[in-house]
Amino acid sequence: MIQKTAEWTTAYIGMGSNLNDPIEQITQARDAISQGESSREIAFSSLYQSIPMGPSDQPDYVNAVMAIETKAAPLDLLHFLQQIEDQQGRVRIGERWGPRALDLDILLYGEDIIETAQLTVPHYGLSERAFVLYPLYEICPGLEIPNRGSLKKLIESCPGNGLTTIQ
Ligand code: ROI
Repeated sequence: MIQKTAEWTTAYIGMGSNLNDPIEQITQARDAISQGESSREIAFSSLYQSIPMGPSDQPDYVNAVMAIETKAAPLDLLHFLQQIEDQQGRVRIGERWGPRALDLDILLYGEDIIETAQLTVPHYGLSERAFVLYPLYEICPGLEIPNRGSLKKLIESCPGNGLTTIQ
C-alpha cells in the first residue's frame, strides 16, 4: 500500500508578551513550537518593542513573527499553540486587551481563508497592527495576504507607531 504523506503547509505565527520576562517568553515559545513533531521553523523575525494596543496602563510588548512548516491541520495547530500559552502561564480571564504573558496567533495558514467560531485566518487584526505587519515583512516581504492584497501595500498604509527592533 502506498502511504500518503501529509503535506507541509507554511504558516505564520504572531507572538506577543508584556508580562513575566517577555523576551524569555517569546524565546521559550519559539523553542516549544520548533520542538513540536508536526512543525518546523523556517524563519524568525527580530524581536520588536511596541506600545500597547488597547489600555495604555500596561507595559510595552515584545512582538515577533515566526514562519513554520506544519503538518497540523489549522485547529490542531491552534490547540498546540494554546497548550504552549497555558504551559507558560497565560491566564485567560481578565480585562479585554489587558496585559498577557504570551499570545500566539495564527496569522496565516497557507493561502487558507478560515472563518469559524474558533479561528479566523488571516488573523482579523493583521491589517491594522504594525507589530504584526513589520515583523512579517521582515521575514517575507513578497507575501500576498488572502483577501487583503500585498503585504507591502498594507505596510504602506500602517504607520510604525513607535515600533523598534530590540534584537
Ligand atoms: N499590543 C501590542 N503592542 N502587542 C501585542 O502583541 C498586543 N496583543 C494584544 C493587544 C492587547 C490587543 N495589544 C497588543 O492582544
